[in-house]
Amino acid sequence: MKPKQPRQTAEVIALSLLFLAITAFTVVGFAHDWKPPVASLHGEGVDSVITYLSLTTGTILVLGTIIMVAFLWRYGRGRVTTIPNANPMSERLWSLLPVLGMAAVAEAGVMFKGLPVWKQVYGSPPADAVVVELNAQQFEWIVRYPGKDGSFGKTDPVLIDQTTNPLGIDTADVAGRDDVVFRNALHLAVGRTAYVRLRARDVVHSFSIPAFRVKQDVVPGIVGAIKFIPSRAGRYEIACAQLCGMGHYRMGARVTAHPPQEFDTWLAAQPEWTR
Ligand SMILES: [Cu+2]
Repeated sequence: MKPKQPRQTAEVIALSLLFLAITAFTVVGFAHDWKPPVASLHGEGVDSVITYLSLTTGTILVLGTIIMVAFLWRYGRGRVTTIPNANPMSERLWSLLPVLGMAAVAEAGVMFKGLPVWKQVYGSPPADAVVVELNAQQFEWIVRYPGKDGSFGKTDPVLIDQTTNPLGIDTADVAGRDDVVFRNALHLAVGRTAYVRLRARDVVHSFSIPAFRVKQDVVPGIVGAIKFIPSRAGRYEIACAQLCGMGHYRMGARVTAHPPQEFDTWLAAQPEWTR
């Protein structure tokens, strides 16, 4: 065994350096704020969940790495091949404890930090909500407002015509005649709940507004919904956050958060889709 020692020492040092480098890289990478400034009311809650998880799992990562490196150093040089007085019970205990610890950290995060945010984002909208429908398809977002009557008209895939009727709205249904339809631009009001109905025509997409901390899969055959309250006026990026095909990269759009009165004026000025 003796002649092998220098090589094994080099291996232990190399492995230790690798673990430490990965840890340092991860910690430094998460230390700077990579998120755009929050522009929605529930966004602070999402950020606090991210901070909580980064700090707790980051601490576990650093401690775990230090312990692993110490064990490599102590037992990895061929000096100790069997541990004297090994105790299977204590081995089991030391395997179980970290699992329980990790589960407690994660569950506490979900229960105390995540659930209050979840309640803000899912559920039925208040009466004054801005209701809008987003239809995802390769590779664009088709936006529909319900018009003056406040209700969406029926749609039928058979009626779809990409230039004149991209949603296949059925003109036989009176509710659909005043719907407002356009592409790749969403308009909302600051301080009013936005209730976004989500539909997909072809594959799974994901509706994402990083500044609002909103991300929701859009699944064909299911009408999903998400709600949030814009808190700062401005224009923000909408992206598809699910790889949905060759043109996924260009499935972007813009959302404008208007001051409330400006939003009402804007919406009133939009033509009905049939005109
Ligand atoms: Cu997509």
